[in-house]
Amino acid sequence: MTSPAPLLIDTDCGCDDAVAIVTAIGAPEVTVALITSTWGNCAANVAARNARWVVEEVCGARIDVIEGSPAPAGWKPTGVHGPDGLGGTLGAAVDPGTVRARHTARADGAAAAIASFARTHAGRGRLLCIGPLTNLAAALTLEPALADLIDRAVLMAGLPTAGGVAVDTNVDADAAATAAVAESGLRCTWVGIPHTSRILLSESDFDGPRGRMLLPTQRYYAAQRASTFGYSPDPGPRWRVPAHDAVAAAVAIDPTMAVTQLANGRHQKVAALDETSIRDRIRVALR
Ligand SMILES: [Ca+2]
Repeated sequence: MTSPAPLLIDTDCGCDDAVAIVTAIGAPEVTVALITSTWGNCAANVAARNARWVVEEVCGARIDVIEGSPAPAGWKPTGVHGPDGLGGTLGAAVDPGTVRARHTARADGAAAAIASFARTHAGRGRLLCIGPLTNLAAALTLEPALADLIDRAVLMAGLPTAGGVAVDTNVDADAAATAAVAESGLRCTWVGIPHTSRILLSESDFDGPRGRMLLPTQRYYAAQRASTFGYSPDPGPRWRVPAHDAVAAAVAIDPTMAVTQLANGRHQKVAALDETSIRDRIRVALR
C-alpha cells in the first residue's frame, strides 16, 4: 500500500466543515498535514479557533492550524452557521483559553503556508478547499509553480460558467479569487452544490463519540437549511442536514468516489457521485 497522501484543508470552519475535517482525519488514504482558515461561514480567526476545536477536542489530534486573511471591509457572516460558525456551541468570542493554543501560527499567513506545503510535498500534496477561495488565489500569486506542485485540489464550489453566472456561496463570496483559481493551471476537481446537497445526514449518523460532539452544530445547521433545500425543519428525529463539505472531503480522500468531466484545461467538474460510499465514509469517521 502506498503511503497516505499529504492533505491541506482550507476551511471557513462552519458546521459542515467540522464534519469534513473529522472525515479527512479519519481516512487512511490521507494524512491531514495542515489546516488553514478563511472567512465565510464566520471570520477567519473564528474559523481557526473552530478548526482547532474539531482537531483537538473532537478528534484528539494535533495538526497545525494557520489563520487566514481577514474578510473584506463591511463583510458580515450570514448567521446560517450560528454566531460562532458552529451553531452557537463555542460562542462568538475568540478566547484562546477556550481551546488549548498548542500550535504556533505562521506569521506570514495562510497563503504562504499553502505555498510551503506545496513545495514540501511536491507532486503528492492535495488541497481540500471548503470555503471562499481567497487563500488559494493568494497562494497562486505567491508561488507561480503552485499549479504544478500540487497533485490535485478539490474545491467545494461549482465551476463558474462562461457567463460568470453565480453558482454557490463559496464561488460568490470572493468572485475574483474564484476566477483566478478557475483560470489557473491547477488540477482542480470542482464539487458543486447540486451534488453535495444530495447527501443528507441525520440524527443516527451522529451516534458515535465524535458524532455526538458535533450533534448540536448539526441540529442548528439543519434548522437553518430546511427552508432553502426543503429538508424537514422538525427538530426531532426527522431532521436532515446537507453534508456539503464532507462530500468534497470524501472526493479528496478517494477520487474514485466521483465521476468527473473535463471542463477546461486541467479543471474537472463532478458529473456524479458514489453517494452510498461517501455516506458510509462519513458515518464511519463520525464514530
Ligand atoms: Ca465551508
